[in-house]
Amino acid sequence: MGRNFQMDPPDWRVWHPSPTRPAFTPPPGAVDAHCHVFGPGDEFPFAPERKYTPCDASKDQLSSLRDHLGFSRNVIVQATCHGADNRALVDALKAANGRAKGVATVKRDVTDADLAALDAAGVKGVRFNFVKRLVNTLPFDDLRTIAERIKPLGWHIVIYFEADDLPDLYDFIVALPTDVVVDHMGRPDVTKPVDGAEFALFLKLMDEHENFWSKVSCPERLSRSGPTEYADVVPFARSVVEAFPDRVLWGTDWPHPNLNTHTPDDGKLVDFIPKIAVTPELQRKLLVDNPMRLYWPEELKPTETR
Ligand code: 0GY
Repeated sequence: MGRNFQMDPPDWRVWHPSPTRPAFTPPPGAVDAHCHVFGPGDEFPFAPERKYTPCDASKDQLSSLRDHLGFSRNVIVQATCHGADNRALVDALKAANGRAKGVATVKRDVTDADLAALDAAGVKGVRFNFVKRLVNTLPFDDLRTIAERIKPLGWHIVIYFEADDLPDLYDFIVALPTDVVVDHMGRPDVTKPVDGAEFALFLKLMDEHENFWSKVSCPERLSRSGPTEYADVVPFARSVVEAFPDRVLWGTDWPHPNLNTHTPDDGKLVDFIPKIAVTPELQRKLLVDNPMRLYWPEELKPTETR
C-alpha cells in the first residue's frame, strides 16, 4: 500500500500472491478479457467519489499474472475506484505494447479530444455500471448521450448489473446503438434454477439481440458452493457458452475487487474454463477468436471480421 491511501473496508482482501500454475493450457493467443489495475494510488490517485479503496494492483503485476497463467493479452476494464479518471488504465495500456486493450469510464461532458486520446491508447469501449454498491449510476439520458458519442469510434458498451435489475433495465439496454457486453452473465443468483424465469430473461436478451455478448466470468463472485470447483456456476456458464459460442468472453477479474468470501487462486479460475467450454473449438472461440474480433479487429484477416 502506498502512502496516500488506506484500504477501505479495512478487511479488504489483497489478491493472491502466488497463484498456482493452471492445469489447463489456454490456446495460443488467449485473452483475459476482464481484469483491472488499481493505481498504484500514490501515482494514480483513487477517485474522491469511490465506494471502496483497494490495495494497489499494478500494470506490472497484471502482466506477470498474464504470463504465469499462459495468456497472451488483457482487456483492462476501468474499475469504479478510479471513477472517470482513466489515467491508470491508459498508463497500463501504453506499457503493454499492444498486448492490452481497454474499457474506460467517461461522463457525458467528455471532450472529443479526450475520446480520441483514449482511442489512440487502445480503448475500445465504455462501461455503464448499474451496481448501486459500486457507483451512483448516471441517468439514462447521460448514458444515451455517451453511447451516441462513442458509436462513431466503433467502440462498444460494457454493462454491469445484477439479475434483479434486468427487468427494469431491459428496454433501455436493448435500445443501445452499439455492441453490448454484459459482465458476468448479468450476475445470476445461482441458487435459483438454471432453467428458471430469472436466467431465462438473460438468455432471451442474448437470444433476441445479436449485438449482445456475455462474459462468462466470475464464478468466484457468483458461487455459493465456493472454491475451488465453483460447481454451482458451471451449468449457468456452460449453457451460455454453448448457446452463444461466438459471443462469449472470459476473464480472471483480477485483482478481484470486493470479494470477501475468499481470495481466489487465479490458476484455479483458469481451470474452470474447460468445465464451461468443453471442446477445444469452444475454448478457442471463448479465449481467442471472440475477444480478438471485439478488441483487436485490426489484426484479423478480412474473412474473420463480422
Ligand atoms: C468486477 C466486479 C466488481 C467491481 C468492479 O469496477 C469495479 O469496482 O467491477 C464488483 O464489486 O462486483 O467486475 O470487477
